[in-house]
Amino acid sequence: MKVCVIGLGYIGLPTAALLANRGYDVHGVDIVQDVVDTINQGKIHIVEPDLDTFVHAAVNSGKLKADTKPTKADIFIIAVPTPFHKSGYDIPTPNIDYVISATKSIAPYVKEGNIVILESTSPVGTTEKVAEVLQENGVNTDNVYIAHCPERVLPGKIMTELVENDRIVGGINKKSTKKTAEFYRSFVTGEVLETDSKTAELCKLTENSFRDVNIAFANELSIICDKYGIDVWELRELANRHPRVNILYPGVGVGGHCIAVDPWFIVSDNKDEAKLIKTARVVNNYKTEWVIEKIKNEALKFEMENKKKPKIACMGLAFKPDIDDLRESPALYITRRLINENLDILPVEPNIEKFDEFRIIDYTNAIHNADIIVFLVAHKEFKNLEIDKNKKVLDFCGVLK
Ligand code: SAJ
Repeated sequence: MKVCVIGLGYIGLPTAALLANRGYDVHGVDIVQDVVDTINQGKIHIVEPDLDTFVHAAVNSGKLKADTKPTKADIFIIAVPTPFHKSGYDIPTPNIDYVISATKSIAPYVKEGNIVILESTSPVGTTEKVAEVLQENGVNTDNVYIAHCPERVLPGKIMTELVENDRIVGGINKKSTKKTAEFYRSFVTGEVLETDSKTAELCKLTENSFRDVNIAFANELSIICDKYGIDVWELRELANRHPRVNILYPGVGVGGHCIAVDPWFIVSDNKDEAKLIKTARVVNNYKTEWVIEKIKNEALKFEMENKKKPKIACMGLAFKPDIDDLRESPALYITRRLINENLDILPVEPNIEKFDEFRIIDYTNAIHNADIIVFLVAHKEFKNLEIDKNKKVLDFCGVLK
């Protein structure tokens, strides 16, 4: 069986490499020539544990080839980004342009009996739109199986979660659901659950919105606790000892390309109904601003007391612990903002060696030289650090607890 995967990013490339290692003939497509060249050399352009081994083996065996153009296949998987339009309005709206152009690009190759799968996280109705675009581009879709199977993998654990997670498959009709589910059952050890395309689309958006709302609850609590002088980490632990309470971790805001984006796909289409989901986005974004204000106030206090500007160590730049991914990272945003305000910042990120924008400082040096130490990301390196008692420490991610 031949599979054509459109989009060789964080989801498409691991999926292509996994399928190739499972014996499928995989034709991977990306519009960026550099990405195609890198993969054809058996190398990778993104950081993800074990992905290099999978890609190397897949390319060496001849089962994975990358190209800038699609080709004939039995199964087409669309795994392209679905960002939102940064329109400057109150509510960002989803941008499915990449899905539409990927669909147009495969249309000349899609034939009767083929399966077309949309894996990109998408607003409700997108899978039906894919079918429409195929029809508009000359495909008779009567006997083409079209379905949504949202990706659900956690960056940092993609290669295991691709296989082990349960999957939701929703077709535009029953035969599409059945046929697509059969394909996933050939390489997924988790359960493959069948539904319709709209439910599958909203299910993915719901999962990430659920997490966003729960993180917002934790973030709001952390601000309330700060006002009372209560330790939010102790409070969280005590409250979580109730059998039906499970509060997530407060932090410096929500980063990455998923949880901070997907809730808007629900809100933009349900402006009057999605009040809580929208508020969660606002609360999580506000938490980042609140952190910046806290740091600036502490710097001002230091300057007034010591008649000199403090050196401030910003501990962690990645969007979450123990990864090197800076995409939509609130920690990086905070560090940039502080640098732009002419504060004396020592940026630390143990998972990154070099960064174009500024020099990254080794964490032991930073702790030694800083007057104020700000923990932004709970990287494992920061746990159990010995810190001089005279230094001011702001721990926004609970890494010292
Ligand atoms: N965060 C907190 N407190 C927490 C948990 C997370 O502040 O208690 C922050 C993190 O620091 C990070 C952000 O939230 O900035 C998102 O991190 P994450 O680990 O919750 O999720 P992602 O974005 O890496 O991956 C999510 C996953 N979705 C869910 O867990 C419901 C993943 O399964 C999805 O496949 C992925 O989004 C996606 O691609 O949609």
